[in-house]
Amino acid sequence: MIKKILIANRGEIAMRIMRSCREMGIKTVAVFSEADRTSKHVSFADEAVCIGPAPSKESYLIIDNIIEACKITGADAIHPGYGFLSENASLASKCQKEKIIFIGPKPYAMCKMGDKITARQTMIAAGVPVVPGTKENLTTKEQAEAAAKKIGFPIMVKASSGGGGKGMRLVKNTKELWDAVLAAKSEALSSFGDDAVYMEKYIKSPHHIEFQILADKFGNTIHLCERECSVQRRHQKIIEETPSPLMTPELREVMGLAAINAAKSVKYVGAGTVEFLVDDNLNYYFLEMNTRLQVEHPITEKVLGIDLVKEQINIANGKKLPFKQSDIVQRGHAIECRICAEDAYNDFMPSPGIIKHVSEPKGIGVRVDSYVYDGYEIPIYYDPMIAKLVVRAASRKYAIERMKRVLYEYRISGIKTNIGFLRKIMDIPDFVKGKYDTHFIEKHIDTLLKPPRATKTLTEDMAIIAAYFDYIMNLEENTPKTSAEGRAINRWKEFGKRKGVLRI
Ligand code: MV4
Repeated sequence: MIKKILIANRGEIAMRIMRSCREMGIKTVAVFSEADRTSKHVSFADEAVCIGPAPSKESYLIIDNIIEACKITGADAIHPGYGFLSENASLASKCQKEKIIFIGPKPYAMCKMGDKITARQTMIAAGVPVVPGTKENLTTKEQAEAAAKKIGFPIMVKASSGGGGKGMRLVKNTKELWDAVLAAKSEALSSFGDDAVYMEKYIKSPHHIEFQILADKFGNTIHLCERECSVQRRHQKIIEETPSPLMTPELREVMGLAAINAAKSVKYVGAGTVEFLVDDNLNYYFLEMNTRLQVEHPITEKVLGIDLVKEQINIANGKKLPFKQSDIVQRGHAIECRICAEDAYNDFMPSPGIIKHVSEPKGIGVRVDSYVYDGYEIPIYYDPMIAKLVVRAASRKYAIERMKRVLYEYRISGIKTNIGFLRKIMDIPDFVKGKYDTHFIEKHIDTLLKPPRATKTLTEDMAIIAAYFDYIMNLEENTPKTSAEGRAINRWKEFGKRKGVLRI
């Protein structure tokens, strides 16, 4: 039985994993880079080990340092979280050699799914629908042109080692084809050290829908329903929800079975996610499988009442799944917004710096997975996501209302965040109606980026006074957030009307 887990990650996900460990009576080990000494995941753990300098390539991505940290602390298992080494088959192999339990699938499944050409071949053999396209690496112009002619333009050229949009090219005709293949190859080689590319028919306005999978070591594999992840910007998810607005019980059943077959075809063990593209006619196609816990896993937890990290640990301990497919019933609707330290009005540039004050929303149906605190300096080296804001309510309509409430309740000062941007999304009629696909953000970007009010040029004195008033108003006691009727109110107007003592 696992007694001590080293979490090979940082930030909110490290803390998320430690919380489940603590409930299970398992000791936790944090690892941290020199830039993360003051990160909350470090003080939150039972023990912590520094594993190198600030850049991830010199710390969080060094397998030997992670293994060494296990040996120093006597950790018997590693949970990799998401990102970093989470889908690295070499870490999983190294763990096997060192008799450390890797909380995730076997290296075999990671390798099969990590290579997209192999994954496509495996899915075709398993009868899982894939996007019409090629089964092999493209090597000659003639081969590429013949394949494209058969598939029909427009087509997508994708890197076999890719994912997340890197090394991907949209091609409209034969004239552009070979240059696109060469460009994709060169990008793939420099990004992944592998220039294999394949071709798929272009799906015009797809939905990104993924299925959560759990599989134990006894061959029991179930799906935990879908997550709709079509609200993305440059392949970064912004909002996820479950159930998907376009899902039907019938489609869920067939896609869920396809996801289970995808997992079984690589002897998958643990928690995983099967991604699909779904077109307007509800045709679905396997895209890729993520062999890790995902950022957006809490929405699944919220509607099912299941702790996915606990299930991962139990599976790693050789326990049988405690539920069968028919036990999996979603209750209500959950939405997640990713809270990022970024400036939407400056091309979404990361906005690192010191958090002056943070006040997180609370109350019924709310979950905030976060790791920041007053005075914390967000490092420039890592992902700008500082929290995940998750709500659950009885219906989609109520979940949106709740998300609007918590987005107005959230206070972060000192840095720029995307909270204002997220609030605006909640008011876009297409979002409210659930009528959106992967082009949603680009379609509405002008509305979303319209400045909230006319920008005036500030003198330095004006800026100092404004900052001072902003500070006073952000103190909890001086900040009326809603009117008696529950409407959001103009704080400046309220402030001006106010008589009596202000607490400073
Ligand atoms: C596609 C596609 C249309 N047709 N493949 C983008 C990331 C990578 N994981 C797969 N992606 C896409 N593949 C075919 N054959 C459109 C996308 C795509 C996309 C997919 C999911 C979520 C957001 C997206 C945004 C743009 C393009």
